[in-house]
Amino acid sequence: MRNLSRPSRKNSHFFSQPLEDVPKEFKPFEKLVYLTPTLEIHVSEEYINFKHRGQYFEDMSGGNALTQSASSKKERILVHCDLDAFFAAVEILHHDLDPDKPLIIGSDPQGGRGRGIVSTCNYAARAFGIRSAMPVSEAWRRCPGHPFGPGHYIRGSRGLYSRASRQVMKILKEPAEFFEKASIDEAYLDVTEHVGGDWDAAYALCRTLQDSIERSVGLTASFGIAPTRILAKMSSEVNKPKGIFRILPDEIGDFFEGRSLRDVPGIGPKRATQLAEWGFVTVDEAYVLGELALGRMAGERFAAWLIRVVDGTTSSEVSQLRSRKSIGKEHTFSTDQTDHEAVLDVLRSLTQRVLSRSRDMGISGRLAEVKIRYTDFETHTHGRSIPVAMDEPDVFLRLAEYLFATNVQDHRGLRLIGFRLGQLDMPPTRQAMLLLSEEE
Ligand code: DCP
Ligand code: MG
Repeated sequence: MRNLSRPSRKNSHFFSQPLEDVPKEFKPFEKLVYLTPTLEIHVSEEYINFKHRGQYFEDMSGGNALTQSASSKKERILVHCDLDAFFAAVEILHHDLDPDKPLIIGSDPQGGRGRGIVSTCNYAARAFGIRSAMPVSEAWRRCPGHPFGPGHYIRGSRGLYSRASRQVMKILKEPAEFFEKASIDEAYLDVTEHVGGDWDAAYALCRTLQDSIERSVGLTASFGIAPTRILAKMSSEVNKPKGIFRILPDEIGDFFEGRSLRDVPGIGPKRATQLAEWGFVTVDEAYVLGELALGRMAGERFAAWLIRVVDGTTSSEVSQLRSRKSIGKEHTFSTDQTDHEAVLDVLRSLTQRVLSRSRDMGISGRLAEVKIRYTDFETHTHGRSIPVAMDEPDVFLRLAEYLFATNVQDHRGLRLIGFRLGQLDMPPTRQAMLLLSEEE
């Protein structure tokens, strides 16, 4: 790993004001480990933040103060919606393809020699055993494309998916007191008040939403209804495609009876294999061990979490902040840039745009991050945090300028510059504003 210590020369000419003007409390650096979105780990002298992947891991650690205060609300009715074979369904709609013919979205199969992976496929292709994230060569082996077999392989077009996603999210947002787009094709809704605490009404609402998405967007969706996030997510899988499944608070135990540990989001293949080696394959088998015995085998934190999942006491908080760890914008130069002053101008404009977006969403942040990618694709992320969350553009402009100036390596061409606002925070009273703001 490269040493990311600061270059000795200070590019102080980049500053409109001297750094000394930055209030004192912004100066202490925080030592953390930073994991970039591309999963390269950079350890730098002054900064650093660890970004967890996967919300259920976060649940295991108890979450932050905001999570705790919101999840202490009494019994909620949550809905998780997940679109069926999303990318494939959008392509079928757009190109008017036959839904009964296997369609595979992913990298070029190159007649079976392609080295990429399958992004997703329709249910006709799943009948051949093709799955998301499978090597495309393996998919070809199971279901070859023209002229050797019925498989239709396409690369897919992102723009189409975002547009369809936006249309769906608009429909889902309508009845939700709290709404959270969790990925391009899934969302959590807290509908407790909307249905007056009535689980039957929640079921009827999901049917209405399902019909409305199919009628106006042409896509099918599956719904899960349950008292916690993780249970709602698991429920939406149960009757896929175009299914609805509900777990009432007193049915959670039955739901886990005989259910594989591997089906629980947050339990990966490694953990499942470890537990299987001890003879535990289903959730109920692990649960009856109790926290102490299970903890001795699999770790206390994991045991406590799994018990809470089955007891239905994990998070029921629905908030855009949970899915959104940061707000960022990047710019890739069409030709590599050696003029660092010009790059800094772009960085300033990106920072302004990020901050105006965060203000629109009623979100503030504690962490400023600048991403620099050099001509040879070497990528560094430099960050600095402030003691309290703010949404003041000037503060972050100063930090962005400082981070760029002190870290950019002289005489190297740049191909990308980015700014990101992290360690987000949102006063609970501002949550309502989020419902009004459009997601990206
Ligand atoms: N996706 C991807 N790469 C992956 C997994 C998913 O590009 N490894 C994309 C393609 C999917 C979309 O994200 O269409 C949603 O992911 P899902 O896991 O919800 O998968 P699908 O919607 O395709 O299928 P399902 O009907 O099982 O939800
Ligand atoms: Mg899906």
